[in-house]
Amino acid sequence: MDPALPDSADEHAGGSGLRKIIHVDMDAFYASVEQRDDPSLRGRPVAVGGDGPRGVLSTCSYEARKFGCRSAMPSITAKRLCPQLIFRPPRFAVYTAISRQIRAIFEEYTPLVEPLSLDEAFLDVTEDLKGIGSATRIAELIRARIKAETGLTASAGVSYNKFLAKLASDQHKPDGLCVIRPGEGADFVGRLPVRRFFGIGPKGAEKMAALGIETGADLRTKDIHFLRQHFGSQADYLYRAARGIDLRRVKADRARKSLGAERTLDKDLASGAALREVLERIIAITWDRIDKAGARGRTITLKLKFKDFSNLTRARSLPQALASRAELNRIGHELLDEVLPLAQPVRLVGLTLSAMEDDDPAPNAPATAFQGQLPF
Ligand code: TTP
Ligand code: MG
Repeated sequence: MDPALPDSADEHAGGSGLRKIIHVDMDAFYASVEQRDDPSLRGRPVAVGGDGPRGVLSTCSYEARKFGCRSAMPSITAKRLCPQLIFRPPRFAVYTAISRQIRAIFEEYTPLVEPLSLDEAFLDVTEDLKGIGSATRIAELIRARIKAETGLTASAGVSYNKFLAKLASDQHKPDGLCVIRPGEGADFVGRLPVRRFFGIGPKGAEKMAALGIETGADLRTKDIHFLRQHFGSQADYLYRAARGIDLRRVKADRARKSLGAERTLDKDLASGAALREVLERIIAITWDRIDKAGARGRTITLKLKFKDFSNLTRARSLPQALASRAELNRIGHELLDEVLPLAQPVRLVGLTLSAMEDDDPAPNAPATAFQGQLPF
């Protein structure tokens, strides 16, 4: 192992500290949605994009790919390759709605979901929250749920890091599953052409070919100094990639905008004393949630809904994140005092914390012990 690259000294191909990562990617996403919603398109070469002289394919069905059609290809070229290609304009609202559906499915299995685009995401399933038994089984369940709920197919890759999981999801597309187990990553990568690596475009692949690097195995023969000399800032990434190593963690998309609690009262209340009592309970619940989530926000908002269903809010912003229950208690009561006395009785009281700091409380430390954890 090269001493110049200390954090890759942890050989990820075995031993302890492995995570279980799934990469899910919908098959020919936009085109599959068009085929789903118009049965006359099924089994036929379909492109999504404009068919005018300046049109470009967003994507195309697997039937069209047999002719060589691809995403980002000029429509003119695609038509030349496949004269019977059927063009459809994109329907982004439909794609976005399906994206939300699949995201909801992912989140049933783990809170650690990192969406990359409308149709793909990384999931960290190291903790087997539903007691399913293996990461592969979770991936199969997710694929089946997507099929049942959207009528569309997804492919999935299962492995012990993001780099490998993404390569794996591409391996048996469409409607495929591929698992790269601990110990298999370096060999898997070794057999791949380097152009399949994320971040290596046609130009990069050409440059590598000129240096005699066609496959991951070729890349692995080059030391870090050689890679730095020829690929600059990409060198560390390439060095690790060639060994199936990737230390990046799954970054959950949990940028929660606000957090709090509200309660509809059993009977409408108007007196300051009665409302203070209700507020005490809501402060307790809100602080409990803030504390459990480790949330750090600067704005506290009190919300009252009146008998006639009109709302009133009062907010206070702090120079720094709210730090204690005592502070929440004080500010909550000050906000209530500001609106007393009330013109009409209250039916709901709520308190929220917002203006969250965008911090990342859960670094992707390797799992403490591999044994006893979810198998692949
Ligand atoms: P991809 O997942 O890259 O492609 P895909 O789902 O169409 O096909 P597959 O994954 O089976 O290889 O992209 C998802 C969607 O994003 C795709 O359906 C259309 C859109 N897209 C573009 O608009 N332009 C592009 O250049 C690419 C690559 C995708
Ligand atoms: Mg896709």
